[in-house]
Amino acid sequence: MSNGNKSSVARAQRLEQVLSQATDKPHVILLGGHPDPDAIGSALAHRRICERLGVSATIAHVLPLSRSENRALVKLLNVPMVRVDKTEDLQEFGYLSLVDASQHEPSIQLPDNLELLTVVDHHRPKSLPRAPFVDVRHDVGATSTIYAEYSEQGLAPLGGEGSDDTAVATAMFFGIQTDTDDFAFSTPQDFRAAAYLKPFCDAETLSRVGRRSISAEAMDAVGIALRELQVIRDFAIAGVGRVSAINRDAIPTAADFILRREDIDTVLVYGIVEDRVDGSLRTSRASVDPALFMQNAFGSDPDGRPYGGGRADMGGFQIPLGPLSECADEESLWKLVQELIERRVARVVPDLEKKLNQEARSKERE
Ligand SMILES: [Mn+2]
Repeated sequence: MSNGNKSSVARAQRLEQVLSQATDKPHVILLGGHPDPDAIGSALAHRRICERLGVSATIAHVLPLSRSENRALVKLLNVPMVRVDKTEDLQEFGYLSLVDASQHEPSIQLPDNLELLTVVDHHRPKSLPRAPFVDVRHDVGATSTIYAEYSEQGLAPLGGEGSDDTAVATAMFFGIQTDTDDFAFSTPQDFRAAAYLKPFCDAETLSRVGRRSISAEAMDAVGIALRELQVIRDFAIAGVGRVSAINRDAIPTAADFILRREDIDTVLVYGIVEDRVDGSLRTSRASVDPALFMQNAFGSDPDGRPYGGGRADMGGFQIPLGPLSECADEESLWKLVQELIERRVARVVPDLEKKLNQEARSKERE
């Protein structure tokens, strides 16, 4: 073992020990949310380590793959994943591993006998999970970085004789790439991991998925957002109407695109997805705190849970429409939603309020 500091070698050895002592029951790697490249790459890496230790592990997810680039990644690399939606689907498994998350996906109830065995994540957890193996570090940009480090430290190293590690290396590399905003936020560890993985990657696949294909519906939504865009100084807001659940990412995709306009530094795009209003905020201005923006504009539900949240440069919100979602008149419903969202956002963007009031006055005069 070369180059590694003591603690990372020790972590790899500890993971090996924990996994190889749990061979009596099948393992499941349960992905949270809509699986992203980092989660997929980490899951493949985890599964590969299990395989080497004679442990059978299945990658499962509850929510569908939602971005077309992620669907392309899974298809091109032939990633073995099963979709689960109820407790019984997990009944056959004895051990649970979480990658890229410290809490299990909340939309599924876990069987009582499923034991949490390992947690590897790079997000700041609300509380540190309790499991035989926990490696949560927020000083790296991706969970795939941590798994690459285990491999480099000798736990199932890539490129062994007769092994084809192209799929796992390519997914992990793309995971680091996407989680660090194309390496803009990479730490030295992320670069080191990427350098370790790169020789095993399929450059053709990386280049294809890196083009970030956009679904037709998402591109239509971008078109609507551009047409409907209201610009108030350096803030912009646009509603895109109804978006199908599978293309929910049309909303953040449109927001990302509009933020590239040079005279705008904060943008909010929203639409109706299933029975809720769904929105994405993007900002490049340091003084805008997306979480605070969401809180001030949309507040909390009757149980005190905020409708939206965010991190440094992005945020999102979801407001259930309740019985309104049954409204058959799509046009009236959309008008209502627009009015609601604009009025709420005007609490945070006073100039929008002025604009809305001016519009209302000129309508009265008509
Ligand atoms: Mn991640």
